Amino acid sequence: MRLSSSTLHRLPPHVAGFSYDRTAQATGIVHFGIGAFHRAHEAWYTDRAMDSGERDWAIAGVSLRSSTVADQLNPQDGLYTLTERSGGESATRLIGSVREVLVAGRNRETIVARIAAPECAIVSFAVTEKGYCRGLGDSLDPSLAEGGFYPLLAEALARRHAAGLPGLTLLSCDNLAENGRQLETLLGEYLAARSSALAGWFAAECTCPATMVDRIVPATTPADLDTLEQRLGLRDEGAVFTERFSQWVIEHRFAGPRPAWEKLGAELVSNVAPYETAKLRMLNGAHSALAHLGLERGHEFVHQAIADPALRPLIERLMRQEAATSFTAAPGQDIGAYADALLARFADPALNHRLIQIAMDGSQKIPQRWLETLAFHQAEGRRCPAILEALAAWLRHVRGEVRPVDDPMAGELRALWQSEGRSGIASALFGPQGRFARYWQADRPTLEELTTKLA
Ligand code: CS2
Repeated sequence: MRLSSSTLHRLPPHVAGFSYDRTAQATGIVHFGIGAFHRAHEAWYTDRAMDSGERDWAIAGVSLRSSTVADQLNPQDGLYTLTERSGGESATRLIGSVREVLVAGRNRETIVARIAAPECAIVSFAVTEKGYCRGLGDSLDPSLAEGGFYPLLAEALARRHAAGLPGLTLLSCDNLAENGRQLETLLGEYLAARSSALAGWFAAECTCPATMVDRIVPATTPADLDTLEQRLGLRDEGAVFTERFSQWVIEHRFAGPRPAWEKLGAELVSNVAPYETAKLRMLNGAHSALAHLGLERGHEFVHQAIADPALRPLIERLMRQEAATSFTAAPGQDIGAYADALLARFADPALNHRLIQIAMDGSQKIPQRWLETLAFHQAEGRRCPAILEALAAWLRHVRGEVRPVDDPMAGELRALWQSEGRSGIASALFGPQGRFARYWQADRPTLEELTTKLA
């Protein structure tokens, strides 16, 4: 039997749940990219915010491509469970904040209408790095943008503008450097190409706060769903499994109303940058290094790779000596303790976080995770041996000869490997004319060192 509004009274008492009236809540948030991460993060904060008395923050989730999540959640009236795992313990909570899941290909008008409705105040995004449709130089790639969230959002904003409704807060929850500013620039470019009046209204009435989002959410497996069904007595096709830890730091720059997420642990600050940079370069930077080096050494999960004595010192070096020293911490931000906590999170075997999940889309991840750190140190005349090891492993991976490469640039990278070969690939990507030279231009000794590592 499936979890839904009509079966939820059958849930066992150990499953915690909300007490607000779901049906009475207006849709205050439209969210693009309703994958497991959103369901374990913003939707979880919002559910608990409504449980603590906040009202009218139901979420309409949007999937841009696949109907998988719609098919999981809509038959369950948007209900799903979140299970926190830590050590041998697990605790499950029923989440009620998601009202519906809409699919861009078949619910276009409804999506636009939800965003254009007076009760909508926030549009949020967890569309992954590639979902922003950036081309070379981080500006919008117009050919990609048409298949992304841009046309839907532009139409909805035009309706709000025409109707004299207030602007919106557009909240990027993706692992990009300065995610708010990037969203603001990219959407600004998209709107300006259509209507300068709309672009002007957007700039004046909407805000795009920066955020640092953090929660490790391994992809749910069929075995996870089966075990959960045994525990719940109900089938939950939309279940998410995550760690106990969660962090959300948000720039305090909202255009209108918002849920009091800070009651549930979110931090509202005036400058997100030091938190975001620490997270991207230390957590995500180490994650990508573990993924590429760990897969090469035959590991499947993060906890196995971090326990490998040949990798652990390298990862610690990457975090503590290379990433942690590449930015100025905020007052009171304890970077050493942060690194300790990250290592403990990685080591938790309860999570079963697959390295291959992290290895995906490397071309979109390495600039903010590794290359900015390399650029910083190179400018000071310092080298980053740990990041270089990781970069070499990524280069070997994108050659495409060992395992499939899941990356929007996979074809281009493979073709470059074929035309440039081992001796030319590093400089084709990181040399003066390279695809990534905008983030980091390797000096000659570094290019040579990288090339040697590809043997
Ligand atoms: C990971 C992140 O898949 C990846 O690239 O590094 O999803 C990571 O688990 C989250 O950013 C943690 O907050």
